[in-house]
Amino acid sequence: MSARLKRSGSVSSLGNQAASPPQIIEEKNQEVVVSHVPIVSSVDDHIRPLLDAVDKLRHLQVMKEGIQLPTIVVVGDQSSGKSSVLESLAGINLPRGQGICTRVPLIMRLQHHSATEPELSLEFNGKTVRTSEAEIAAAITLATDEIAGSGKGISHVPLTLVVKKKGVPDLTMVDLPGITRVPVHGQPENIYEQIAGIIMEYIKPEESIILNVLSATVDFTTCESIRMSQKMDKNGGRTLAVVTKADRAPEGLLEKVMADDVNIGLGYVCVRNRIGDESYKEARKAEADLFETHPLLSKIDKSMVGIPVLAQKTGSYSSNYYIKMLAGHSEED
Ligand SMILES: Nc1nc2c(ncn2[C@@H]2O[C@H](COP(=O)(O)OP(=O)(O)O)[C@@H](O)[C@H]2O)c(=O)[nH]1
Ligand SMILES: [Mg+2]
Repeated sequence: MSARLKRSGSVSSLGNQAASPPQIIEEKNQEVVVSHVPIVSSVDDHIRPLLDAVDKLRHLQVMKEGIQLPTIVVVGDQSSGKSSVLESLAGINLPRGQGICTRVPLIMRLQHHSATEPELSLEFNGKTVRTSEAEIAAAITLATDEIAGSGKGISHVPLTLVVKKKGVPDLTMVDLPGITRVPVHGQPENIYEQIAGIIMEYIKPEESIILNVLSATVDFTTCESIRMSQKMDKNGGRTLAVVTKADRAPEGLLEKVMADDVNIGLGYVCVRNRIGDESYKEARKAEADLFETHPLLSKIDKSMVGIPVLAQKTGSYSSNYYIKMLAGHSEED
């Protein structure tokens, strides 16, 4: 590991910052237009000046080679809520559902642009298809069928979604197929090995922040994704646990996250994602109410609950990464 990529203790300061709630600006034709999704508010507050500095450096060609932008990689068992977490963070609807739904790596590249209208496109199989926020889930499903066939098979060939939106951080987020042990009808015998191979490839780089998605409904010690991320990130220094479905299994959740039986370096954040046809705004409101009023869930420390806290933690991690990278650079030059 090169000196400039080495991580020090400062990352552990992530835990205790208060979160600012996302602001949801206007409603148009019943469709909620989210101008300030969590990852955006968090960036505005904390790392926008840094990102601007990085942008300038990039123009000066200082960062041409060897330095990757931070990447948030989401891993977890099938149906644990990976796609839901990413859509909560980025405010973009992704295909979600029971069973195998994400069948190819989805690389979501967020880029800030100054125009007010967002621009979305999908890149796969050597072509680029323009799309919109309203059509994105359907477009991803279509593209997945084209890459991996319309059955239940998976592929390591990625699908890239480029999101140019005012205020978003220059950040890459990767949604991966969920871990499954037993092939279902139409899946190859080696489905587990295929998925494990894809996951390892994406969590290996040092600049990957691993969001390990665990459903509150399961025993964390049985989660395959923990074993996998521990292989690549031994002391857990770039792994954050996201506990989904807090609404479905509130009993004992506080004890589970406090016990930390599975040694997660960057700690736990419990969330409640969008359910069914809820709008983004309704989902965040329901989440805030749940952790505020539920007799058991309200006992969990506020620094460990909610999508805004998760956005802030991942944002802080990215800014720490930038700071170290830039410091490393100036030492070398
Ligand atoms: N009640 C509840 N359901 C959730 C939550 N997060 C995800 N789900 C549901 O769990 C199912 C699987 O979610 P998905 O994001 O597709 O999981 P993935 O396979 O890990 O990508 C979907 O039906 C989601 O709506 C949550 O926090 N609460
Ligand atoms: Mg998924």
